[in-house]
Parts: sequence; C-alpha cells; structure tokens
Amino acid sequence: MVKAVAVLGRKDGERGTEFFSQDGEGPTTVTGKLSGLKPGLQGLHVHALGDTTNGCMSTGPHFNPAGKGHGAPEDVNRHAGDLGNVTVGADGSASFSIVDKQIPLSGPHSIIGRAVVVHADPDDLGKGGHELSKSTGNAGGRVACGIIGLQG
Ligand SMILES: [Cu+2]
Ligand SMILES: [Zn+2]
Repeated sequence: MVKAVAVLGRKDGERGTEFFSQDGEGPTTVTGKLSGLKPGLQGLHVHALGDTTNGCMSTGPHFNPAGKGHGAPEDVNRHAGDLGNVTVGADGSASFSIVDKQIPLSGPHSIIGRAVVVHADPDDLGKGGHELSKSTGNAGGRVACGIIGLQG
C-alpha cells in the first residue's frame, strides 16, 4: 500500500487535506475535506508540477502523460489528471471520495511530487463548447492547491 497526502492552501490560509492510497496496481482512492470555498461545483485536477513558487499558477497544465484531450473522469479521452468536480456545500465545505485508475502513486506515471488544484468554477468536462473546454474544462482560476507527497 502506497499512501500520499496533499495539504491544500493559498496565501490566506489552509483549505483542506486530501489523502491518497493505492494497493498494488489497483486504482487510487482519494479522500478529501475542503473548506473556505465558494458553494457549488468546482473543478478538481492533478496538475503536472509540484511547483508552488508562484502559488497555484506554477503547477503547470493538467497531468497528461498520454497526450490526450481534456475530459470527464469516466471518458477514454481525458487527461490522467482530470478528476471532475467536487460539490461544495452552502457552508463552503466539501467532503469527497474518488476512486480512479489513472493517478497511480508509483511507477512512471506516478502523481507523487505533482499538485492537486481546486478551481473557482465548474469543470465543463470538455463539453462546454468554450475555447478552453478541451484543455482545462474552462474551470476558471486556481483557488487552492497542494503538493502530493508520500506519507508513511
Ligand atoms: Cu486544474
Ligand atoms: Zn484536463
């Protein structure tokens, strides 16, 4: 079992924690608790770089080792980092659990050392018809992010 954790934050404070676990070659389970966010659907992705020298802006594009287009988690044509949306409640908090096969914690396409990013707007899952739909899901600004690091 490989375990990892990301503490999400922004300049004005912490926004939550996401835990990752993967058993052998199986899917990765992501469980998260976020707070201090705007209510509604918000895009959630793994971005390619674990670089927060310029805040969430320097985490690069969506993690995309297979060179595909942006999509929904259940789509064949999706970035590995496309985890869809989280639902933020009226109190600004969200709890979620995601099981996904494209975000391993070991091997050549490992997401260790990359970043998870929460966006300001809903991810249109590539279907919104906006010029950004096929690259980012038009999910707007990067509200919070955290570097995915190994956990004991
Ligand atoms: Cu993103
Ligand atoms: Zn994407």
